[in-house]
Amino acid sequence: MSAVAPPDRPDRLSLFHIWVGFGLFGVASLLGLYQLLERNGLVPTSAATYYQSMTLHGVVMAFVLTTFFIVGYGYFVTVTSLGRPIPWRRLPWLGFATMLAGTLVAALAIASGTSTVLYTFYPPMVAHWSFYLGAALLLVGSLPWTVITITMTVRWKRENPGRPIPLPQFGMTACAILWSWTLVGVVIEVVFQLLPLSLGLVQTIDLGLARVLFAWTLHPIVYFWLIPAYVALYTIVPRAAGGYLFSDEMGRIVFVMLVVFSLPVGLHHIFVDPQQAAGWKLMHAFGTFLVALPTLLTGFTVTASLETAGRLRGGTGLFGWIRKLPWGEPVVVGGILAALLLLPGGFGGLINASYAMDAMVHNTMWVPAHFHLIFGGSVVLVYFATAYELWPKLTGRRLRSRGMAVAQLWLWFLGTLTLTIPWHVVGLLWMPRRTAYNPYDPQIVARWHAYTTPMIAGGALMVVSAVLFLLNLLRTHSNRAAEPDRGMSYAETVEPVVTVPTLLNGFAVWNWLVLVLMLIAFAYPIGQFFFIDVHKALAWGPR
Ligand code: HAS
Ligand code: CU
Repeated sequence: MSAVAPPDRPDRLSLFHIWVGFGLFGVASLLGLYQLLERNGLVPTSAATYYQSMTLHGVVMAFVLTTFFIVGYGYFVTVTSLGRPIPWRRLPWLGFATMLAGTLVAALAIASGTSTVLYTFYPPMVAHWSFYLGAALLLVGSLPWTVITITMTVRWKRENPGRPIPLPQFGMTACAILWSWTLVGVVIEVVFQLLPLSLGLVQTIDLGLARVLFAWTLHPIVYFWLIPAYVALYTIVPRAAGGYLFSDEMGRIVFVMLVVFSLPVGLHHIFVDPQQAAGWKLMHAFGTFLVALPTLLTGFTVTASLETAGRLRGGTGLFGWIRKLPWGEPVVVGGILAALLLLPGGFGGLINASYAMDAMVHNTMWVPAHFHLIFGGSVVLVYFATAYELWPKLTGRRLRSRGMAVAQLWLWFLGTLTLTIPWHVVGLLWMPRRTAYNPYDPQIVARWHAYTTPMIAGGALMVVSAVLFLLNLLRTHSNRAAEPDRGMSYAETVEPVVTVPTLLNGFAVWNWLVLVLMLIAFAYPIGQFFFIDVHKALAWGPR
């Protein structure tokens, strides 16, 4: 499928982006282990150091790793799946430089000790203004990617009337559109509330409004992280396994659903906040259940695609095909292990989303358990697997060690489970999240002790796995063995895709639908802050 030869491909661009993401991911992984040790009293430092470390860990994992990986991978997918180069040479580098500058500014602010506000930077904690500026630059720097991705899709469609947009690019376009909508909430919060407050231009802001605006972003952002992983599961894994994608249309429906269902949802992050009425929260709870649908469809489609591969390789019977899958192929192993982690991770998500049950787990270790499983475990596992697939194409060198890659993926899988199963349990035993130490009732604390060793072992396994991963990629650059096939190809479908319904070949209608749903979901919950006089303080400052 790929008609673009390496010189016209954004290989260097992708490598630069992804290396920044993975490089800082390495640092943040070590911080994660330190936090585990500190929290369990094994390397007692100060609470201030703990929170500073956790801010850096969260910001890097949630914003830096993801955004750099997605943008770098996104350019590669766009160019190789559409078969044409990026029409602008400098714009993507401008975006890269802006993102990098933002990352450095925010990291310095955190390192200086003035901006220990955790990755969600909820007020009333206030950071130094440079932290918000850095975060804003990081996000704004991703906009050239959004523009390039959407523009290239629009042009391609114009030049190829009636032809289906290749599925990998359809997914990336969904991701770019989702991202544009997602950013609006946090940008308004930063520009109109947090920056003026941190610069001393206003004395007060409305915390309730800030939290709702952040919730607007916090929910869909996790699907911004997820969609590129799904692009790999649909379009790379089945091919690498030696099979076919079970259904191209199912993939399109999933990407559309992720955009439409994940945006008008968010209040489930603030179920226990007092500012919203229960009816709105319940509505968002139902909306959240809808978001589970595309993931269920993905589990089904990816499993069915793998089954085609297993059967083509001679597997028979109900489960015989599983044994025949290429268990030595990193991207396949990564895809399967990630799908397995999605199951318990998603299950925990549905508990969180169940309005009443969230009261039991909110602000406990259950929540970090949920997202370390579904994001740190599942999504990042696909990022690793994808990197193993891309590195030979990007560098022209063979992957240094496929055996080590497979071992690394298993280690991450096992490490994630060993870390998050105890976290789920201690969450149910009321251990709070985001605290440096736990000076609570000794009887309650005593119930947590048994889980200390497994969680530290899990964290240590993940760090070893991260190191193996980085080493393998790094050493691939200097591998003497050249990669014979630098062309990128994507999975073909069981039935060749000749036409698809117009609704599944573009986003115009879906964008309008998102607008309507956003108005339904957020117009009143946000608008009320301006016309209900509850807190004796207006959103933009004192009266
Ligand atoms: Fe979540 C909190 C609800 C998915 C990330 N979530 C978080 C936070 C993060 C996060 C970072 O409703 C913390 C924010 C903070 O710091 O405060 N989440 C959900 C729900 C889903 C969900 C309903 N979350 C994600 C994904 C994330 C992510 C994806 C990152 C990538 N989450 C919540 C809620 C909260 C929350 C509440 C707030 C909690 C609180 O109190 O603060 C759903 O999308 C999940 C759907 C998934 C499924 C699983 C389907 C099963 C599959 C398995 C197939 C595998 C097979 C095996 C068949 C229903 C796909 C194949 C095997 C072979 C051998 C082939
Ligand atoms: Cu959410």
